[in-house]
Amino acid sequence: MGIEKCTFIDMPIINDPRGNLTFVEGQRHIPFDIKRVYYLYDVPGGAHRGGHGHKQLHQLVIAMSGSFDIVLDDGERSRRYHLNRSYYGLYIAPMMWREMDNFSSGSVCLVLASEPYDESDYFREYDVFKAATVLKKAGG
Ligand code: T46
Repeated sequence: MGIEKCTFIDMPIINDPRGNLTFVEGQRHIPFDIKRVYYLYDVPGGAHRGGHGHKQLHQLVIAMSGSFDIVLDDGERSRRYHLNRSYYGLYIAPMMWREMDNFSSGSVCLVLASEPYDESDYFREYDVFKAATVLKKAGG
């Protein structure tokens, strides 16, 4: 799975003078069923989050409020994405190392995930992640 699998996904917007509404359905707007929702908030200025990879997890990351950056790395290439709207999200495929920074004051990061929390799905060391991507590429 290369970094090109990770793309911005636009969600529907129901415009309404009372306020706009956006919705997301698993397997319709995003390529997985949603089994977990979590969010980051009260992130102090200058904080970094992430710094790990996931073996099987698919995610959609949305800036519900404010803005932040995500740097994805597939073991060979890396790319920085800026999120600043609640009507699109960044789809993150499995086997991507991610770092998050540049959080604006009051930002809220919502994550829709394909699996419940499972620490054994994490790569916490970049070297281990990198070795796994090489193995996967070789068909291991
Ligand atoms: C990612 C970014 C965007 C739980 O107990 N349950 C959960 O569902 C999650 C996500 C975390 N935790 C615990 C595990 C750790 O002790 O909360 C602590 C911090 O978790 P983590 O290191 O995963 O936090 P972040 O903010 O660095 O990363 C999280 C996601 O794990 C990750 O997949 O992409 O948000």
